Formats: sequence, structure tokens, C-alpha cells
Amino acid sequence: MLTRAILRRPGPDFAAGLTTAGLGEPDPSRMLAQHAAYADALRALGLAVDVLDPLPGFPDAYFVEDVAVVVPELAVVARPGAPARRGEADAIVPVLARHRVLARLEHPASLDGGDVLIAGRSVFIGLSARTNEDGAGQLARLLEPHGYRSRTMPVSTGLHLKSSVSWLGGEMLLVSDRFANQADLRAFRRIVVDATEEPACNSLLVNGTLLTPAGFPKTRRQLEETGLPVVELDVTEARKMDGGLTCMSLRL
Ligand code: CIR
Repeated sequence: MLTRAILRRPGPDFAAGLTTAGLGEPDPSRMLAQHAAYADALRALGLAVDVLDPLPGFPDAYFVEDVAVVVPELAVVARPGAPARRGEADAIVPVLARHRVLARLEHPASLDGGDVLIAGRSVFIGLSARTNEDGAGQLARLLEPHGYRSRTMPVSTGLHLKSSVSWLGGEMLLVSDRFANQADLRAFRRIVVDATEEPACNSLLVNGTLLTPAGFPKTRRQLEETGLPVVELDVTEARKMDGGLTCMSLRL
């Protein structure tokens, strides 16, 4: 069971963050409202939610998922691949140190938490524009003594691996078309997202409930067929900044 989520409120400069989405300017008040609703949804699922203050000078810092990889046994502080985001990692250290033994990735590693998909004891690490072989290797070595088996896979579309693949619990994954036949994922039952609903690939399992972005009815129906409760959340503004549901929290 997850007991806690760490979030960071989007700052006044959040629209200056990195993005390739081409979906237009995000709306600040809608962004804050969607962020607050996301926090409420996590509380409703039984999590204590710590909402950190914005980090001046780091407009993407509310995408806290990217700065660490957290498992029950430890937290690994990442080394974000975008130079503009690298400084975000230091700020999460004292926060995570209250809850976990810490380890840190070191130069020449680069790794964004968005590239790390944990499905039970299986860890899939996307090699992307943000995550390199050193990052994947260092993370795998830190997790291995705790019984996690890591594998890498190339990410050639989307920002991160979790832009395209989400764990739905047990042996179930939600995947984009492109990842549906990935050899390393074949051991899982794969629910393939319709090509017109690609952003819904980033969905999030929290204590037996599936959170999914609003506006993707085909995916919603597919998720409901799993028998798990499904909750839709509006994340239109984060999407304009290349973010989604998983990106905005660290779950402990
Ligand atoms: C970035 O480009 O780094 C941010 N604008 C978006 C990060 C999204 N994070 C995630 O998917 N884990």
C-alpha cells in the first residue's frame, strides 16, 4: 500500500518550463486548480500528501517524479537529463531523507524518474533523450540487492518511457501501439491504447484505483474492463508542458 505522496506546487513561472507539446500556453489558474484536484484525488485514496513550495528558478520542478526513484527499501535521487532541471535534485534530498535511506546517481549518469517503470520487482528503464546507459546502470546496481531486476528499452517517441507505458498492477500494463510488441514486455498482459488517445498511456495505479487523464473515453472503457475503479482527472495544462499524471508526484 502507498501511504504518502510528495508534490510540489507549480510556481508562477511554470509556463517557462521545457515543452515540445505545441498545445498552446497553459492557463495558470486552471493549472493550479488541476494540481489541487490531483492532490485531493490522492488524499481520497488514503495518501498523506505533502505539497512542497515552488522552487524558484526551476519552472519544471512540480514534475517531482523526475528527481527520484522511490521503492519501499530506498530512494534513489536522480540526475535529471535536462541541464535546466539538474538542480531540482538537491532540493528533494532533505524531503526524501525523512522517509527513506537515500542513494544518489552520479556523473556521468543522467536519468529522469519518468523513464523508470516499476512493475512489482521488474524495473524497466527507458533510454531516452533524458536517460543514458550510465543512469540506467547505476540505478540497476542500486536496486539489484533489494531484489529488483532491471532492463533497459529504447524510447524513441514521447518524452519518457512512462509517456507510453504504465503499470496497472499484477501482470498488466497499459501501452502505446509502439510498445505493444516490445520483447521485454511480452510477459505482461498489455492493454493497447488507441492511437488517437496516446496521452492516456500515462495513467497511474494508486492503492487499487486507476487514475487516468480525462478526455480519453476508449481508454477509460478499456481500463474499466480490468474491474478496477477508474478515476478521471483533468491534466490538460500539465500536458501543454509535456507532463501527465505520474509526473506530478512521488509515491511512497
Ligand atoms: C520536462 O520537459 O522535463 C517537463 N516539462 C515535463 C516533465 C514530465 N515528467 C514526466 O513525464 N515524468
